[in-house]
Amino acid sequence: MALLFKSDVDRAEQWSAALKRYDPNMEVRVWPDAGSPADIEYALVWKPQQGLLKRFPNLKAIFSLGAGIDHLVDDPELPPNVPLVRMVEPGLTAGMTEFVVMSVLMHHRRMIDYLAMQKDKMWAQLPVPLAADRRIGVMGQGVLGADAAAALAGLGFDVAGWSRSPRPVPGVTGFQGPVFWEAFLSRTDILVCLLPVTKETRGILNAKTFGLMPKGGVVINAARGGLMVEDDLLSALGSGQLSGASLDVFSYEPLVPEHPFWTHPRVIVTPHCAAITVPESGARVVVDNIRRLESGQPLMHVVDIKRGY
Ligand code: NDP
Ligand code: OXD
Repeated sequence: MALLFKSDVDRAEQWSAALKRYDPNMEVRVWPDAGSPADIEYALVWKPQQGLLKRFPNLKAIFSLGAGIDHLVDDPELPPNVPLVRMVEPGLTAGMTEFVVMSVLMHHRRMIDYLAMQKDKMWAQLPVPLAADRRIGVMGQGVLGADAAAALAGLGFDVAGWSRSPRPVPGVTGFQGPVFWEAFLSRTDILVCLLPVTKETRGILNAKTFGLMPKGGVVINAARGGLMVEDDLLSALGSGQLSGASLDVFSYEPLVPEHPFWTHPRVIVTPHCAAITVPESGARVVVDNIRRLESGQPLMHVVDIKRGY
């Protein structure tokens, strides 16, 4: 059995070593050294070029190296009958929760203001509400959204989550579907987006959404750039409807040097690093899942391609 590894980030050695630690018999072939296409039964990939995966006639499953699978379903030649599995692993989840907690605290504790004041050597204490009086809204209550929401609730914030179906998270008020969208936004001071980008969610962070939030709100997008209408965010920041944003993902990556986000005084930019799959814990999940399939059990974390996540 051979597994094809393909990533645009050079972590092939770490991944091969981690996969072999859990399955010493696994043969890992790193693209472009795939050998005979007929040997490849599994693919573990991040942003493979369009049409690559259809070259392997005996593929049994495609594993995404990330939680998101938009980089795969955008391929019109993706083999239609091969299960697509997204990455769910504890290292990735912990990384995202750290990022979200850090970002919320940066805005809650007014760090953008303090960093600007430091430049001017200005000494002043700014008022900050109690966490219990700061309302956080987390869009997406899946693996990542639920964990981040629970951690924020643990810090004492007033947290709500928004999802399609009921996803009870202790300490978090649940809102479901379009019917409760406005109610969710109207009680949200800091909006955290952890939705997948799909036909339904593309562009959901737009002028109308920002306008439904209380004035002076904050947006944190750690999911996908395609969820946000970037010009609408700039306008909302310009008008004061929003007072800040933390952006880890962009409609075009890497963010071009002339993009206004880089120098905007109310925007914190990070280079799509909110959460990165950890080879050690990720490899274990992939090997366990292959063992499940080989022993006739159903695969875990299979994507519903029609639904888009
Ligand atoms: P999950 O599939 O576990 O969760 C997705 C959540 O979004 C679910 O709660 C789902 O609702 C909800 N959702 C989907 N569509 C809608 C909709 N139309 N209306 C309301 N809710 C909706 O995904 P993960 O939590 O694992 O990951 C989320 C995203 O985070 C990934 O798709 C990826 O794009 C991004 N990501 C970004 C990273 C980064 O470094 N910046 C790193 C890792 C992931 P329901 O529960 O009802 O199904
Ligand atoms: C992911 C990502 O989807 O890193 O895991 O963006």
